[in-house]
Amino acid sequence: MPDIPAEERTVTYDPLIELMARFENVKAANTSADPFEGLGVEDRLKKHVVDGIKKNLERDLEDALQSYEPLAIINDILLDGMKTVGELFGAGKMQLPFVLQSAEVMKSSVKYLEPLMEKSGSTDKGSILLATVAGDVHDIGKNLVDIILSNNGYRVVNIGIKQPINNILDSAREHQCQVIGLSGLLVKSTLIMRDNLLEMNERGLSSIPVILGGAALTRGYVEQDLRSLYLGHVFYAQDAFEGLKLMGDLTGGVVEDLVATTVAEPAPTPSATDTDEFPRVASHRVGLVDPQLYVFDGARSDVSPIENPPGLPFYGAKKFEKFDIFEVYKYINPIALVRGQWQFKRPEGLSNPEFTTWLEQQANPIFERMKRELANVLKPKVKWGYFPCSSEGNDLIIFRDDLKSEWMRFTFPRQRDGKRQCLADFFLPSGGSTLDTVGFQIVTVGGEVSRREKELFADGRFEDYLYTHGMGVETAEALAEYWHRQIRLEMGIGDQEPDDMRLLFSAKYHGARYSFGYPACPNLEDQAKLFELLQPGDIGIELSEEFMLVPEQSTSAIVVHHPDAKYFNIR
Ligand code: B1M
Repeated sequence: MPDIPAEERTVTYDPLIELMARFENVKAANTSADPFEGLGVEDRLKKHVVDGIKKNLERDLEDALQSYEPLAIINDILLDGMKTVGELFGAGKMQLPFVLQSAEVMKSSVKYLEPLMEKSGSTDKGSILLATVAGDVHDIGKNLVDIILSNNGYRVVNIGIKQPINNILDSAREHQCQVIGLSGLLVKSTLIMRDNLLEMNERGLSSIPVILGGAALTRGYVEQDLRSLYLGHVFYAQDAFEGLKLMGDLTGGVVEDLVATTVAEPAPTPSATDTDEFPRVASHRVGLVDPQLYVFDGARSDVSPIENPPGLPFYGAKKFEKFDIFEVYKYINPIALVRGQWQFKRPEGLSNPEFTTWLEQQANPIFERMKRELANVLKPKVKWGYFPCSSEGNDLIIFRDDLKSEWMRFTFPRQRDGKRQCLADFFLPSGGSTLDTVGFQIVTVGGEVSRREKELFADGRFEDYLYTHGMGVETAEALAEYWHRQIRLEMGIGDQEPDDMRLLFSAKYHGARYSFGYPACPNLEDQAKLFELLQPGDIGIELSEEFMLVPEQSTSAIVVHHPDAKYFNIR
């Protein structure tokens, strides 16, 4: 430093410049170091994949093409990178969104190299037909499996959702797939999967190994029940990476006899496409919940209905569409979004508080970006209403506006033992002088978000696909939470509103809402009755033949005002 008099130094000293100078050094140190510097082309490509970096990818692929055939670049270098990604994920050292970044790099690389490959060159390590089973609309789980498998060198034929067994088998045969992968989230889908396996037995196609996945399945159900009835091999995959491992075992000859026959060479039976020639498998469907649980044998729970229940805020249904989306966002449960949907997990060695800080740094910027990007994509709409009602045994009876004529009744299951809870018990019994009040709600964030998801998936923008799907799902949930609160206020039961959102997310308020399809009211068919009451066609919600709500990101509920109403299971 030049010799400057003290007074001048005071004048010229500028703390901002000083601070910037300090950070300049830091910045220089961080950005000038090229992480690819000094690496050979193989390691550079591997680094692109493992770190999910697309910048200069084409330059490095061009470099590699000087020494390698395109097929060798894919099989020997890039897939090696994906293997590392799988190992890091398996060891809990890499988060799902970053795995998807790697898959994006892989997909871009293959897209770049493919036109340069000889037609005969095949990158397949094996092939799988993927489908979500008949009646089930859930796409995301199967699509994650698709991303992971296809970017690890497998040929994936993904034929989409709601696929009947005929389509599955025809497509598997047409595309000569070695393995069939079925996905499904509904309880009913587990039974459809069972029927599909029985059908494959009947058709003499049990030489095809089958992988099953989806939330309603359990390992025990697949590996004991289903395995005992399928004549071939059936496996359970808890997540996409278990699916990847199974594909490796199956096609790598670990279970050699499984790959000997492909769907192209079925066992000698009549043509698999001509379904009429096949005896249909007798339906083994049983009620999802034991029918006995619906029979009222006189033994109620000890819940006493409220003697002076809230009156009807109005009779019938209304709609509301003028939402400030940023108000709705406030009701998003961050845990469900970040840990449930985006699947960020606690990195090894981090304590819980450290993980919270880590999440804030990692996930908050994404959350803020997604909120902005989807502000005009998510279109919240709600229909809700109130109806006079009374209970009879396990039934809830809804009355017309004359307050006398029965309109419809819901029948709910009752716990076999323990508290013997049943939803009907929360309402005043028939025959008294007063009718009770029940609320219903149905909410949607519209279909635009699903269209956006499809585009992102098709464009290979897998990370944003995951983020967008998660936002759609959790905004639908948030809207349900938000509107349930409005209903509590409207019914005059807002006396236990929590200040803290975390308490709201654990339903620490007066009353509860139950969605059809969940344990206390498991009949998805009851959605049809809710539709009759609320008529949500005017907010764009329809009911599919399988009692699914369209658009997908929609959810419905029966709203119970009783202070003892909490979630319960039926066994
Ligand atoms: Co709802 N929902 N939901 N829901 N929802 C389920 C599916 C449910 C199981 C919850 C429960 O009861 N515990 C239940 C169905 C039960 C039944 O069948 N009776 C249910 C219900 C009832 C409903 C409604 C009917 C409620 C209502 O409104 N009355 C309603 C229906 C909506 C409609 O009709 N459109 C509804 C609504 C909603 C939301 C909109 C709020 C939201 C989004 C739904 C959606 O995505 N379309 C939602 C959510 C978020 C869930 C849960 C909580 C989570 C689903 C999810 O996003 N998982 C779900 C309960 C649960 O799964 N625990 C539930 C994340 C996704 C990445 O995982 O698809 O399982 P997943 O895939 C994983 C693995 O399973 C595996 O790998 C994937 C990646 O790791 N995997 C495979 C999957 N397939 C595989 C195939 C393989 C290998 C691995 O090889 C072939």
